[in-house]
Amino acid sequence: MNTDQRGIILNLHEIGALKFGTFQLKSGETSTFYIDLRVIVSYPKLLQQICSLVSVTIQKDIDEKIPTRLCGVPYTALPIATVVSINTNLPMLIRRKEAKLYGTKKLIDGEYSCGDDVIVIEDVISSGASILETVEDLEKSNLNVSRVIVLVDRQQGGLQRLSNKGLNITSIFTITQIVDILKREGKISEEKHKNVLDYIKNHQIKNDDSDMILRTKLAFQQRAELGETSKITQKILKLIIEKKTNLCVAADVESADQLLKIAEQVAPHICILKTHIDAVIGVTESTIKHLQQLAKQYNFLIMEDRKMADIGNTVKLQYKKLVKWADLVTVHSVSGGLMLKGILEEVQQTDLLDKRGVFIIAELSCEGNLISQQYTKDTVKIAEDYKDIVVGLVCQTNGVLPSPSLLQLTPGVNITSSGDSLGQKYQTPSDIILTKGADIAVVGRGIYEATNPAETAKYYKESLWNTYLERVSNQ
Ligand code: 5BU
Repeated sequence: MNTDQRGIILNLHEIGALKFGTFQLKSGETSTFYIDLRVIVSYPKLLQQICSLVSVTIQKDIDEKIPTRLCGVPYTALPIATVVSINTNLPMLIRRKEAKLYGTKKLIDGEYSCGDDVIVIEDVISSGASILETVEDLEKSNLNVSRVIVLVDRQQGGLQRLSNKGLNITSIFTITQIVDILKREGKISEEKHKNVLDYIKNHQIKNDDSDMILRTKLAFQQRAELGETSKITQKILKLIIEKKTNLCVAADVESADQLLKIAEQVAPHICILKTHIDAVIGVTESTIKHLQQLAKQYNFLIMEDRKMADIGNTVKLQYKKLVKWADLVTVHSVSGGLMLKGILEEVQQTDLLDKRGVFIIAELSCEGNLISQQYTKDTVKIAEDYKDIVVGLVCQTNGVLPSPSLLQLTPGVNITSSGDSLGQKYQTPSDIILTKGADIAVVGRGIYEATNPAETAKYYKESLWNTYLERVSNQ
């Protein structure tokens, strides 16, 4: 490492872009170091020095006329890519984080031609997921990623993973080089240096793509045993296995009496009872207590399908007042992940972590809904980031949810109807489990409007369970 590089590391430490101590990451995990290169935009000289390093690194490619474009991964790397573009005279492209829903629907802004070679620039790599998203969007736009340059590698296996996927990827600094220099220069203690190295060692990401393929192939038992499956998700999986049911009944009846009656009728056959308690007339505290007693007696969980969607603070307040009694709740992802942090805080404050969970709506079953593919994709990312509290997604398409440690819950099941006059679309149990990849299926009117709800629930339970067994034994 030359003196310029050493100087950059010391400067980054000086301006607080490299921090050591205890940090809560957005995933909920605690890290012993934190790299935040966003601040460098306020230090033009340092920004210029960093960009010169990147420019030098890609000079050979430029001399050989390989790349014709540069693209920064949004957002932190954008100013870096901009300065490198000016330094090297390589034209820049910008990848939109959200594809425009109107107008041209372009993923990539800037001018380019089909087959152009692009160098991608990123500030920090941990799992490599953000880089992959950018690479995918560039490839969808018929561009070729010739090289990826990362400023700092957190050395958790992300760089290796992308390299295994065939990407030509290198980093300018590794976190080990950084802490070695900072320790040598007396900027961090031996202990902090050791903590960083220990952290890297113990937080390696899996280096294969097993997560991407296994969810529908793995048995519930195997999924419950995965290290990354949260306690609350394990609890649901265990219950499903014990009762041999992946049926969730939507008890959308009008009165509290009807609700308790249907709950009693279906109780032996369900893993989850789903309520819209705000739509039921006459619900009191005693109705809720009665439901909770049934849940305990018959071993099922209660999910209040409230579809919360406000800013974090409001959701936290609403959750506390209206929903906390239920084991599970549904939320929309429209206001972003911090809303989940609100729920998580509320749950942690009352020692209910491991007993409360959230399903996020990633897709809707009704005709004409406004959810786009990008919205669904971003929702999956939020679910992955908040695995402590998120147990899964409510979605309609197989492949949306790769992770075997999360559950796919899918509504819109009915064997006697194909839909209703208000846009609902129905599938059969076999479609839902095999084609749509559901782990848990939601049946509402198909059961509570049947002449014999208990018998009908038993029928759906067996049909869904047998299809699930077929799914996992066919692999
Ligand atoms: P149904 O009677 O089987 O149509 O009831 C389906 C239930 O699932 C009902 O409570 C809806 O609010 C819920 N639902 C849905 O139907 N479609 C969706 O995409 C989502 C929830 Br999200």
